Amino acid sequence: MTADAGAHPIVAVAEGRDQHAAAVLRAGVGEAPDVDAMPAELDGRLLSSADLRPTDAVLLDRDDPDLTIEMELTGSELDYQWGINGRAMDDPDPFQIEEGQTVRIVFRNASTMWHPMHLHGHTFALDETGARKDTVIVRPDESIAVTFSADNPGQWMVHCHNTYHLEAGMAGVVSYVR
Ligand SMILES: [Cu+2]
Repeated sequence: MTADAGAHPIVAVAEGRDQHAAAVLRAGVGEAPDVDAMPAELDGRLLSSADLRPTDAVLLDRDDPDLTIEMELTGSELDYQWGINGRAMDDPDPFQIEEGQTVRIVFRNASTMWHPMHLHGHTFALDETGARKDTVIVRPDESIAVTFSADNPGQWMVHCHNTYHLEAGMAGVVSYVR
């Protein structure tokens, strides 16, 4: 970016709670903005993934997957042990897939916290709209199904993108076995 001369607010708004962090980018002289200054852009309508549609080039047929993997997001903020299907990241048993399969993952959040679930090595289509993403927020008590094409052989992590949940166990491995 190129900053115009002046002092500009930089604001990060927390999702799901009424808090924000702010800093000032100073490029030459100018009055510092108010500590509560909010850039006008943050007043707009929030884009949600329900608004997104895939282009034809990335449209994925998700009617008839070869394999469905259930991933229950488990754990609690009380003992701070997080996992997928009750297993932590160091569990040696991966989720097995094969090259060429169309694979559906159903994330079901059985906890009381938000989990932005991320799969490495692929983008997936949200089953609801077909929009392609590599991370999807799964709210408490919510189930979200996503589908991807197994076209990138390897050992790929699937994990919560809140690093403090990842480090406390909410991660697994999607493993190509063929
Ligand atoms: Cu999480």
